[in-house]
Amino acid sequence: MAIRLRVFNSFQIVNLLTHKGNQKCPIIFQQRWSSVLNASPPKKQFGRKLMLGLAAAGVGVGIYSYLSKPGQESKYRSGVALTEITDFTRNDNIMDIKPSREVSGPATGLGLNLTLYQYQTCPFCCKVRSFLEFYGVPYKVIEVNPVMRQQLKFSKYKKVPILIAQEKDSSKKHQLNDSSVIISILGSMFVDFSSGMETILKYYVPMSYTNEDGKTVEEVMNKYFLMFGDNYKHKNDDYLKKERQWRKWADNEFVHVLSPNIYRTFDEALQAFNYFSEVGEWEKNFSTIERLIVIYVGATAMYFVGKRLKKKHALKEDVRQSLYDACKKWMKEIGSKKKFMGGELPNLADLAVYGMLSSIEGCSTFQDLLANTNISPWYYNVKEAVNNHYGYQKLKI
Ligand SMILES: N[C@@H](CCC(=O)N[C@@H](CS)C(=O)NCC(=O)O)C(=O)O
Repeated sequence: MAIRLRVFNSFQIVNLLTHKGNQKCPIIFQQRWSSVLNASPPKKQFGRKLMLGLAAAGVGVGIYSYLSKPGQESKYRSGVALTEITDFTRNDNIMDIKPSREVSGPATGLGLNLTLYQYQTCPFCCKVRSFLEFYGVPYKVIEVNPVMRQQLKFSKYKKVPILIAQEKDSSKKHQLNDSSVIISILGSMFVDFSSGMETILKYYVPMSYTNEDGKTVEEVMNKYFLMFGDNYKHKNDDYLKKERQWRKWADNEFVHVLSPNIYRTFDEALQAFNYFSEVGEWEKNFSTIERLIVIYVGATAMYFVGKRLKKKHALKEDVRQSLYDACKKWMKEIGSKKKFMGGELPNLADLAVYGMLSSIEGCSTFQDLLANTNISPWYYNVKEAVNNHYGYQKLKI
């Protein structure tokens, strides 16, 4: 009997190798934080064995991923965008999980209670965080353990990001799946506050279809469209069309050049893991031997996974050229006259590309990219707009 292992994606392997049970979760890219998940912590010895086991599994999985054919994932892992309306009061599986951290913002007047289930390093999660922070919307973060994924027990959809949203004066919690679905639903609310979330959700219905691999997948077909209600202006048609096109480009093309680049050579993979170790405070969280195993095994596994992804997404021989090309294409679209694609302020396409790129900000690839393309001024302008919640002024609360 053939035994099939699950194919982990690159961000999962990084998370997998760096997650120490339910205890302190060293984060991988930018931020420092301590995970304080409510679930009872595993015993120390078990945690150690688990780490070493995972490290070994990482190589196995990496090699398996390299050798296996793409497109073998199950229904809920194949790019499905599924919007469920979940009434938590009737969901017996939901666990009372203490957030890993809380992010504040000026848009408290929205009265939205948001909880983001995420991996800190996932580019789709970085994209949602950039969107929320640009608008200054406060939210809580629950870091998902990529191995056990016990935090997602309540959900049929097993990818991150998932956003649980609750409106003021409502006992109902809505589960929004898929980064672009999340952004379009909240984005629609921000242009027309008269419709509540429940009304807007009715426009984002998942549809089942058979994709080119013959698999049944579910997707919200209009996930790049905002619902403008009475605020729709026909003169915006071309602008909105472009914004949608580039949001789609970020999800379907841009994201695929990132991993093969940060793991392009073994040295680069090692640099990336050393950087993760530094920002994730692995020295505090792991013994020296564990930390070294995670760094070296992780870098090796990801080096091979990167090669597989290069082939899968038909990147250039030197994947760096594909990254430069993608960024040049994006900068060409913005042109020399505009600060952002959105004009004076970033739009959803700016936030999507920025958010994804921010996931590799500490890697040597990112410095190389700044040195070899003209993306730097745009990138840091968006960063300033996100960190200072410039979108808040657009919300007429
Ligand atoms: N289309 C989804 C993609 C999300 C996605 O692929 N997330 C990855 C992490 S980077 C994940 O959760 N994978 C888990 C799995 O496949 O089991 C989105 O935009 O949110």
